[in-house]
Amino acid sequence: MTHRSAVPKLELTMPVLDLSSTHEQLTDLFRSTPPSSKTLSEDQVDAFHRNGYLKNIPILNNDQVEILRNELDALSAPDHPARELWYEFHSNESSSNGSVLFHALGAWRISPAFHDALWNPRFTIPASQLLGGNVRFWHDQVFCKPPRCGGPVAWHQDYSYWTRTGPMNHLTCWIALDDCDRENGCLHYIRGSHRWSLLPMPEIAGSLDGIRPNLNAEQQQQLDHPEAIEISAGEACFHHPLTLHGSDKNRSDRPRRAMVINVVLDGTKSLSDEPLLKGVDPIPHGEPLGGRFFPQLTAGETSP
Ligand SMILES: O=C(O)CCC(=O)C(=O)O
Repeated sequence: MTHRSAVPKLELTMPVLDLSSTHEQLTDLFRSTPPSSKTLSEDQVDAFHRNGYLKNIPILNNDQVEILRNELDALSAPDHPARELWYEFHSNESSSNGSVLFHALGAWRISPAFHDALWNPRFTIPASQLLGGNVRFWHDQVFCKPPRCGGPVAWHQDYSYWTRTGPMNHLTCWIALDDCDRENGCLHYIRGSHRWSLLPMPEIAGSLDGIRPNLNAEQQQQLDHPEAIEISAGEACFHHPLTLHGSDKNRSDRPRRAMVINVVLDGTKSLSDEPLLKGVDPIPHGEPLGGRFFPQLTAGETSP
């Protein structure tokens, strides 16, 4: 009988790459067919300022959607090797019984496709038109509602979560990774609500209607007449930071996945001495957002 000494187990660990140190596209995914320098018409820009949102803007082609969906699948695994790079990761943030809402911030640091999507000219050019200047990255998000049990996102104004930055020159781009309709929990907007004052911050994945007691009678009436944003995979909507929006459960047999890019007009400042996002070096109160985690996404003069 031969005697074998115990063989030490070899643990193979790949270094985790943090893509936030690269402020340009890493792949050719979004380089083809660059659009002209202005992609929105004057009428579209006017409609955004009048209504507080703009819908059905083509941003991604089918191949780009497919690649983002595949990367999202891999990223959403709770044991993904780069999980510590997420600013926030909730495999189920929903507080509704039996519902599931996957919500996470920071995919751009982990996935080349989510990273490069920030520099997609089909996003940056309209964003710059709507903000009226150079676009600076704030953070990204993914919101996924699985078939049949996807949970709601409560009515809210984005800026109620962002008062640690200002002045309020923020813009959200919500990009559909699936065809979205009322059945699978599409986004809804309240037209003109960007002219309301700032409301309290509700629990984002709580009851859809949680904000209602904070609204006056007229606002409550408007809440009963939202616009459902039915949208195809690859299309986006843009909204103002005070536009009230939310989405209901996914009652369909289809998933409802979305990526969100949140940006600010260059020159927007930190209003806190605390880190603006988990694990990020603080930007002193009064200093403009910038540096490794808040890159400028459009070329041009940086405002002072
Ligand atoms: O995806 C959703 O249903 C909600 C998204 C959202 O609230 C946001 O982009 O601010």
